[in-house]
Amino acid sequence: MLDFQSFLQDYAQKHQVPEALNSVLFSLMDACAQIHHQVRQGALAGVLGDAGTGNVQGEQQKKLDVIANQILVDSLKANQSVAGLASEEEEEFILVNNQGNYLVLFDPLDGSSNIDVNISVGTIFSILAHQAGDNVCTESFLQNGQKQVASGYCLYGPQTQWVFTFGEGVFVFTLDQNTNTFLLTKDNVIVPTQTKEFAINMSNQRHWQKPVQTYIAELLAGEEGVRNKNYNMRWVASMVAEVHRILMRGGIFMYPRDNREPEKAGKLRLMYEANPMSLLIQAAGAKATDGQNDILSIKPEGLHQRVAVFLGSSQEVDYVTDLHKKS
Ligand code: AHM
Ligand code: MG
Repeated sequence: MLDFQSFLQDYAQKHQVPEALNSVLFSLMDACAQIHHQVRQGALAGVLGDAGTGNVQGEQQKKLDVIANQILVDSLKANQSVAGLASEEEEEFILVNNQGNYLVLFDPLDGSSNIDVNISVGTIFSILAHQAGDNVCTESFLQNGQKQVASGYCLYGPQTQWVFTFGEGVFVFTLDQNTNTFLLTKDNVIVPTQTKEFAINMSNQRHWQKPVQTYIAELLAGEEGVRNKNYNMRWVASMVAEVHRILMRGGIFMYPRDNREPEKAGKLRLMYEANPMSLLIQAAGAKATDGQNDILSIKPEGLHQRVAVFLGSSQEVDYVTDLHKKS
């Protein structure tokens, strides 16, 4: 099996990937390997529970949110190719070096409400280009998702897996804990266009807007309804685990905006969650919209902007997007 370094050497030669971009991916992978060790140790390392602090979104931080964030910041700051960082856990961006070529955005530990109950969590990352020499400012990060030069995640599940794309092709590496190296275990990831599996937090049903109400009612009606097939449901409450399942066997994942706070477009963040996952999903032949538009075409307005998310098997994403357009 190819290790990450050999894979990148090979890939970079064929596709002219800049050395600087490879080095950023190495820094990210190294950070994820460190986070993996902390996650695995759990209570043995005293890293579970609340940190007693809140983040910029007003959410309670877990100790591991803070630890994972620090590991990523330290690892990326040490890389001269990195110009700046933005993290879901930091209010402002972090300037690293105006001469760097890349901006890195990340959710250090997504799904962290699961951490204390030993359910899968993950790190999500997005990489954007930066013109070396330009001053890094918030605006530098506010690029459409289509402009991402690479994105991916590390899933800390039964296996630790590193999944990424340069925009074409999705590659899956599995951490060999005996050698501490990531080995290529799957490439050519293609999401089937049709599915019988959906993921949504059903407890919010009463707050959903009309198109989502209609869509889920149709899925629940099964063979007796207009969709003419029975659907299965999954909800891990870890987007990384959810997207991984969809990349491996298809499905649709939704986190819609709802009527509780209509001015807040859902729960998930465009820059740290929706954009990187949408690049992966699109590279695997699937789709991602906010109910109206392709997520990757949205012009970001703020680092911590929220967005509604419908992603996965293209037929289902088209169907629910059409319901929004008709309403
Ligand atoms: P987080 O970044 O604070 O962990 O929140 C994002 C997570 C996603 O991984 C997941 O899809 C969603 O929140 C679950 O939300 P809910 O608790 O409403 O089910
Ligand atoms: Mg998070």
